Amino acid sequence: MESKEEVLQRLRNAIVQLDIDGIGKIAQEALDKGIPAYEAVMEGMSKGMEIVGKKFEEGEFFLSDLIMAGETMKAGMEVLKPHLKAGQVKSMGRVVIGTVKGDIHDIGKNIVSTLLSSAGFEVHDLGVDVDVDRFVKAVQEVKAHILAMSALLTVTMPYMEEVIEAVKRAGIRSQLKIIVGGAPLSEDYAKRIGADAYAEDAVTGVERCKKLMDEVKNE
Ligand code: B1M
Repeated sequence: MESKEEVLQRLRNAIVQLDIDGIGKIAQEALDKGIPAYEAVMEGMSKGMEIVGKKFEEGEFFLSDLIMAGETMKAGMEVLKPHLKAGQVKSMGRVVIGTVKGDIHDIGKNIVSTLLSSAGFEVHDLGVDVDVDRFVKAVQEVKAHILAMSALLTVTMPYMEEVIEAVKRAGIRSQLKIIVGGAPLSEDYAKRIGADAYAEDAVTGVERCKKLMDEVKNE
């Protein structure tokens, strides 16, 4: 019988081989085998994405391959996403989330968004390429407790600081917690731009948001 590791390896391969038609079936097989959806995402598909990124850097893959890899991951997520949700009812807090201006990477941000919803947060997802005005307006409109920003490019991560400055200018910084994440970021960078928290992955992101809500309640 096929081992758990072998199924995860097939998920990785499906991403690298851009198998958009086959990945859904493999994702379902992972679930049937009792592999938790989050593990299938992180240890299976996301690891495949890392390989895709390396192949792109080395010139073996082109932009069209990156696009296909993104679509393949989304096809796998269609099957896994419902199983990431725990369906809690109580609202843990309101979060506005988005990928910053100039950046259209949304796979990681969508995972964070899904896990936050399943942990009971009320999530307002603004999508990708979100500018300062949309972030500030949304935070004010929904009276968000947390602003969550994602960036995958070294050229777009400085935009997070612009958003934080705009939040200060709007006079709402003290009422708001800010968390940032995305592959090129670090704890140190988050501190430097004045964010309250950084998370390297989606699960840590949810933990940090829960901690930020504790701080909100104690203030
Ligand atoms: Co792009 N791309 N891409 N790309 N792409 C990267 C990021 C890159 C590292 C590839 C490489 O060269 N090795 C490189 C960036 C280099 C850099 O700046 N350092 C790159 C480049 C250069 C580009 C273009 C400029 C290419 C070009 O046009 N020449 C272009 C830019 C477009 C733009 O945004 N303006 C581009 C385009 C694309 C596609 C559109 C084709 C596609 C995205 C599809 C989509 O998102 N819908 C794409 C893809 C697929 C990738 C790679 C291969 C995979 C990204 C991904 O989805 N990973 C990527 C290589 C890599 O990352 N190794 C690459 C899986 C995902 C689950 O992980 O997004 O890291 P990740 O999210 C994680 C954590 O980071 C964290 O949690 C998530 C889950 O654990 N996290 C948070 C993320 N946000 C968070 C927020 C939080 C907390 C945690 O709190 C708020």
